[in-house]
Amino acid sequence: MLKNQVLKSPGNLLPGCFLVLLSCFVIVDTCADEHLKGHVAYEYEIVNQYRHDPTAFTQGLVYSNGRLFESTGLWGQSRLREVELETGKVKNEISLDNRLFGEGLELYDDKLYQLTWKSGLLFVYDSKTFERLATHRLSGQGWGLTETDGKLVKSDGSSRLTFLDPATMKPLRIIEVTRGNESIDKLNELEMVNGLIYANVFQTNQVVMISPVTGQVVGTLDLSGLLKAVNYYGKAGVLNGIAYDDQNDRLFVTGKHWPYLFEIKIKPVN
Ligand SMILES: [Ca+2]
Repeated sequence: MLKNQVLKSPGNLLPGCFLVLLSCFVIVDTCADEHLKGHVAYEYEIVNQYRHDPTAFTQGLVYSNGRLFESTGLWGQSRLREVELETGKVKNEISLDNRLFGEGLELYDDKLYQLTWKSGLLFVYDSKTFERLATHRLSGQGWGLTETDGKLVKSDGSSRLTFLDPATMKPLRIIEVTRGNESIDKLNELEMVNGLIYANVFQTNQVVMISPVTGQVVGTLDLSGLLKAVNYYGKAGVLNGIAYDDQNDRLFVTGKHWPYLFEIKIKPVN
């Protein structure tokens, strides 16, 4: 309709080549809209803000049954922690070997699963004692980790998510994550929220909401301005921590070296 209107009305006054160019833009735009049908843009409001250790280079965040766990990165500073939500106080902590860089974290069946970045190692711990129960070798890089339907889901910095058997760590299937026709690269920290995989896109303030069946992005949450909203203008890294309290429907987010962890509510943009 818009395309026809553009072609009909000012057509006599425009040079032919400009007309062709203009109609191409309109067609591309129409196609993009068509492919993004069903996609919803979300915005947030801050419900609560809690202290977060600003020395923590957050790589993975998990909340379950009143317990908050965090995996941190950097060489020589990588940790596995249990943190008190309300105060940010570290309740339990172990350090990784200096040659390992901590990455994504998930709690499944009372065990914590922690990825490492480039070493191809995944560690399994008792969630209460942090005793290491198993070490698995994985192919590719380790970035984010979550769980759905008894399968672990791993990101590796690409646009792919790999579903793994938690007992053997064998890959079961891989999905390609797309929004419309566009592959979404650099998928990082993951979290399962109400049947969708939330993934933070590295070095952006975007969280994409992915169908675990098709890999299609059905929603995008823009988390820009979280720290500014609480008048924090100090040094902080990128957004990189998502945890969901499914019992109380609370969504928590933080970032690398952020001084705060936020509980947010999200809603579609009007
Ligand atoms: Ca998470």
